[in-house]
Amino acid sequence: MKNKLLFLGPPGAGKGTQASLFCKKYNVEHLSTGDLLREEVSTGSVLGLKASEIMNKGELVSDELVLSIVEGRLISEKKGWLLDGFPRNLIQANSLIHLLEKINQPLEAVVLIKIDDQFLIERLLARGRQDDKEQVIINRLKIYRDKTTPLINLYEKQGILKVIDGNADIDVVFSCIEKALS
Ligand code: B4P
Repeated sequence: MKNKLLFLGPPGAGKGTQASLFCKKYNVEHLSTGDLLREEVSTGSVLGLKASEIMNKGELVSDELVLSIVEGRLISEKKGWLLDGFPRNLIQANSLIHLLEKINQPLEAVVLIKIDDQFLIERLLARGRQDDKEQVIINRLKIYRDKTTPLINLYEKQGILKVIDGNADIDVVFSCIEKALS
């Protein structure tokens, strides 16, 4: 099973859900920038407070902050890893290329989870996290389209993109991911 991975997709596609299942089953380190940022917020640090304001508007937190969080974790990682929610724009994608070269651990596959807008708005409203409010979700989707979708092309050109249909039940989506990464 491949174990140097990146999961891409719009907010609500099921990245976090699928990444958790995969990492548990295959003993891979789950690096979710969303979760790591929420951890920082919960400490009440100055950085956390700043991040919280941005996240509650559905905007992207500064590249420097996200990069420093990911770099520390990847460098100390010995087993496989799965990046969930990172990179989210071309600057972060280029930084990741340099970082992976430095640690000599090439990315093996990128899983893109595709889903219809109608389902993801329903899912996120049902979850009800602090940033799961309709206007904020619409903003997160816009940012995904503007800033994150250019990465799809990048990974397609590298020949490592696996496209998965996320419009199905969680276990069905998971089986498709396992098949694509085996
Ligand atoms: P994230 O935490 O990454 O959140 P997300 O993209 O909204 O998706 P998430 O992974 O949580 O949801 P999932 O689809 O699994 O980002 C939050 C914020 O953090 C960003 O807006 C940004 O501000 C900041 N941030 C994070 N990374 C950053 C970066 N690199 N740079 C800058 N800023 C960054 O699941 C959603 C719901 O759907 C769940 O309730 C789940 O139970 C349900 N679900 C999943 N799969 C399902 C299925 N198949 N059927 C039915 N329901 C399903």
